[in-house]
Amino acid sequence: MAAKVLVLNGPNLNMLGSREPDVYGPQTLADIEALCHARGEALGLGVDFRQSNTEGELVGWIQGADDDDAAGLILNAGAYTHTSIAILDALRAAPLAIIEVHLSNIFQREEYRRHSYVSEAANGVICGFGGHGYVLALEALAQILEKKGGGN
Ligand code: CA2
Repeated sequence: MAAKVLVLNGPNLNMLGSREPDVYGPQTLADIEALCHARGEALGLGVDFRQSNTEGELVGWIQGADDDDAAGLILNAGAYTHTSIAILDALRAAPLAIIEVHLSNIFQREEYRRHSYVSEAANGVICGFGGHGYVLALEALAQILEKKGGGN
């Protein structure tokens, strides 16, 4: 059975493609989801792709990832990256390989975007590559899960 990867997206990422293409790229979230399904299939990973504007819903999905049989998590927590100890606590308790993704290079931006609570719980961080960052994250997870022996 293919290992399953949960791809979670935080607030406002549903608006991708409509504004700020210079910062976040031209792709919509649906475009990125399609990329993830295609690359996931090639890597033998099942992809469950979700977005929420609500912190509690993201926490609930992270808590439920194990019961959902996910072996890995790709997380773009949007602005909650820089504010949410609740998401960090949920990530710390999750028995998952975790890759943090950002479309933009958060280290080239405002000071308040340069700190991430998510990073502390992540195996690795990918930022600044637009939607392609999600593909890179899937490739990284595939390698981590292969080393672990396939995950769940
Ligand atoms: O670069 C990223 O992926 C971010 O996680 C995106 C978040 C931002 O708060 C983080 O600092 C970095 C925001 C996503 C908002 O996306 C929009 C897209 C189009 C129009 C408005 C917002």
